[in-house]
Amino acid sequence: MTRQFAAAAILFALLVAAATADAAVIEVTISGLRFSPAEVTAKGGDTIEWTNKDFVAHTATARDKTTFDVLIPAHGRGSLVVKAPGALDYYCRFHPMMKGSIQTSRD
Ligand SMILES: [Cu+2]
Repeated sequence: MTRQFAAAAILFALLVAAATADAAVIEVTISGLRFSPAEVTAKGGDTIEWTNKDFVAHTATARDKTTFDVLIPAHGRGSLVVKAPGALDYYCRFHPMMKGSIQTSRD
């Protein structure tokens, strides 16, 4: 390995680490037809990951029905990368009384 190549490889590894260190994964558990926590705070680029502990499927569907619609299978997971700042209210299409929200800050 040449010295230049080694330096480039180390720099690349550092850049990848910096890019991924910023973004967080925010866990939401679904159990007993409830999102927990129902309200989460995220930054742009963060991932919301829902883990479904129920024996029925759920969705995380944006209240506006267009921004996102994530299917979360029974005993499965679903995820979403949040982008624009703002408040996103969501619910479950199968159980509309299930409600949650994602507050996304600018950075
Ligand atoms: Cu549901």
